[in-house]
This record gives sequence, C-alpha cells and structure tokens, in this order.
Amino acid sequence: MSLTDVTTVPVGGPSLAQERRLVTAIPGPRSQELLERKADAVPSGVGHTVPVHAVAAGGGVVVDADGNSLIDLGSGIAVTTVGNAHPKVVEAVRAQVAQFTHTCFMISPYESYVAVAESLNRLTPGDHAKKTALFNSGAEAVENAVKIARKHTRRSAVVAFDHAYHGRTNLTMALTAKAMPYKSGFGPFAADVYRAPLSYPYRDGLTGPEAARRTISVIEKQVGADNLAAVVIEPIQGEGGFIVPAEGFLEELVRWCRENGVVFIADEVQTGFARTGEMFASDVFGIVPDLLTTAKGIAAGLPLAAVTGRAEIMDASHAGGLGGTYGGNPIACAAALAAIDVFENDGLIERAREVGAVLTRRLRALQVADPRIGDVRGRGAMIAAEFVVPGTGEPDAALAASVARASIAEGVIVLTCGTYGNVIRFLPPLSIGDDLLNEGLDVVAAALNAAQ
Ligand code: PLZ
Repeated sequence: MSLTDVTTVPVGGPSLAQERRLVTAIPGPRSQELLERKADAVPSGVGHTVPVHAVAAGGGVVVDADGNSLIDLGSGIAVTTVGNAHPKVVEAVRAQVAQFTHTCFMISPYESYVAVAESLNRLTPGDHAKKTALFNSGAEAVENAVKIARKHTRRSAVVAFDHAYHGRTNLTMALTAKAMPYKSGFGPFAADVYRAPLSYPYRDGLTGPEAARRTISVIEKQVGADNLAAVVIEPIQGEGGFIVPAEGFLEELVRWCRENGVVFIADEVQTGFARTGEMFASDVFGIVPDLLTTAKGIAAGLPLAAVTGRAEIMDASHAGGLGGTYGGNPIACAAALAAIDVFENDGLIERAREVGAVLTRRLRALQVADPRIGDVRGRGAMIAAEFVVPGTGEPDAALAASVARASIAEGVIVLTCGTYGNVIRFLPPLSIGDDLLNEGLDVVAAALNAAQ
C-alpha cells in the first residue's frame, strides 16, 4: 500500500485540529518506512531535518503519515508565511489549474504574470519606476539579478558577504559563504565574486558606520569600484544566522553604491513578504535597493521568484535575454496574487509583529536564566537564539543541534542555522495561534533545560 493511500488523511489548511499530538514516537512506523524508501530512491545529498512524512498542514501544524501533529515553527524555511493550504490560495490555484496550466510567458503572455509584476513594483521600497521579471527559485532570481546588473553596468565583479546564503547553483554557490554543506567538492565556482565583511554586532562589536567603513575599504582595495557591477546582500541574513546588521551599515553601503554606480541588490528571498514585520526587510532600515530578489513567501509554497528593480536597470537587457520555460508559471502566479491579497488585506504585517513580540519575550526570558543563550535577535516573525559556551562566547553547535533534535522528537519543528551551526531560528507561519506558539516555545525551553 502506498503511504499516502490512507483513508484517514485529514484535509489541510486552517481547519486542521490546531494541536500538538504525538501518537507514535518520531518517526512513527509509516514515516520510518518512507525514510527507508527515500534512502533507496533519493541521493543522500538531499537531506531532511524532520524525520516524518507530511500528509497535511495548515494553521500552525504539520500532520505526518502516522497521525502525529507537529507544531510548525519553520514554515518550510519561510515559505508558508500566509499558512499552509490557505483557502484563498487553494481556491485561486484550483481555478487556474482548470483554466490553463502553461503557455510559456515568452510564447503567449497572460495577465496574472503582469499583475504579479505590477504588485511587486508597487509593494517594494521606493517610488521610482520599477519593472519585475519572474523566475522559479530564489537562486535563479539572484543569478538573474547579477546578470541584469552586469548588463547595465558593463562591469563584471560582484561582492557578497561573510555568512551569506544565496543558493546552490554555480554562481549562487560562489556567492554563498559556507563551505559545508553548500560548496565542498562542488567547484570550480563562478569567477569575479569577492567576499566582504558583514556587520555582526554580537560578534564584531562595531557600530554600523564603523562596520560599513571596514567593508567599503575592503571593496575599494581588493575589487575597485570601477570593476564592481553589484553588491548582493541579505538585509537580515537567513541561513547565516538571522544576523541583523547594526544601524547605519546598510544605509552607508547603499550610499556608497549609489555614489560609485554600483547596483545594490537586496536578496529578500527569506526576509520578504511580511516576515520581518514590514513587507520587506529593506523597509526595516529605510533603504531603497536598486534590485530586490524575492521567492519563498511570495506564492505560499508554489515555486515562484522575482527580480524587481529600477526600470532603467531592468531594461538594460536585450529582448530575449531574460526568461525561462516556467518562469512566472500561471498556477504559481495565481497563488502569488492570492497570497499578496492576504499579505495586504488580512493584517499579516501586524501579525508578524505580534508573533515577534511573543518570540522575543519568551527567548529573552530564557536568556536571562541561561547564559548558554548568547544572543536573541531578529525582526518580526524572524527571531533566533545563538547558543554559546558561557564565558568564552564560543559557538556551541552541539547544544543547538541537541535542543533542535529534542524539540522535534517532542513534536515541534525548529530549524538551526548560522555559519557555526549554533543558532536556532524561529519563523512560524503567521497563521499560527498564540497558544500553539507558546506551547512550541515551552517544548524548546524544556529541551534546553534538559540539555547538558
Ligand atoms: N537567497 C536569502 O534564504 C534559500 C535554502 C535551504 P531557493 N534559503 C533556504 C537549503 O539548504 O537549500 C535562499 C535564501 C536567500 C536565496 C535562497 C535560494 O532560494 O529557492 O532555495 O533557490
């Protein structure tokens, strides 16, 4: 029998029972069977964090094949921000799939792609003329942003930052900072990519302007402004550890880019769409990027990504220079339009702030009682705790891993991140209720207390 061939599979979405419910150990027997099939059929390079087989999700829970209901504090890495199987998204996708599934926008265009572009041009920071091109994944969007910046500036060098994550394709691996697991053995990497220091207030102790001066000096000495097409930066780093730069750092960098004709690309793949308590993390700092990449939260789980930016930069490419078979697929666009409706009209920015207030209050209370939490940081519903050895501040990856593992075993999905692997990040769907969120945090707190 197929694992999904069970009559008891619940319908997903917000009507799912909003509870943590463990009816087997994690993983249960059905999930275990699936994991064995996965090991036989799927390469081990494609890992997984939570050893269960999902069959339904919605609100703040993921239900597995054994009937366990897990609290979701990860949103499939910041994707299901509006909630899994949100009714508006389900309805829009259903209607579009029955209408047409694909024509290829480069062959015969359709309105929903244009409408998504119009929405992004309107919602992203800055009131200058903008244009948007659609793609399939965050990595593809970042690749295209670099392509567009190079064409516009007729320069080739690109600067990325310490702790950066931009994807797993060849160019985005080059932009990504961390060797394991993202780069080791997968080179050679794309040329003309340079790395500059970031502002990491907890570890470098620098003010924003000091950190910016250091960064700009490295860029001027090692790359030279005249050779530089673009600077690519996550305004708040995702995989790198939810690092929030000190005030003034991004502002100063934008100013320097503008003075030197360098395209400032904000990678908002993880931070975009209400996650940070603003529509975009750039809004948190009041910066206006030249180009901005989005993906993840944009379409509630359907594969869609975008590059949005200044019309004159976006228009630098010749006709036919940008695109792809599936970029801006009509089903993904229908999902995005529904999700954008939810972001704008269902109070999600406000909700992200409320979720962030709960996360911050609870984690700071834990930090006061436990010196192994060195830092609590983030914005909105994007909050992390960094685990350290008390006294020395050395990263404690083993502790983060053990707290995450124990939380998952108790039915709470949490994700780790950080260059040193010592950060637990919280990025729940905004459809989670406060009770479930607090219960999830109770479980994490108990896991931390129990950890040696
Ligand atoms: N830029 C800022 O966060 C994706 C990837 C997890 P794709 N982050 C999660 C993993 O182990 O693969 C990401 C991101 C930022 C780009 C990307 C890449 O987006 O849609 O995964 O290609």
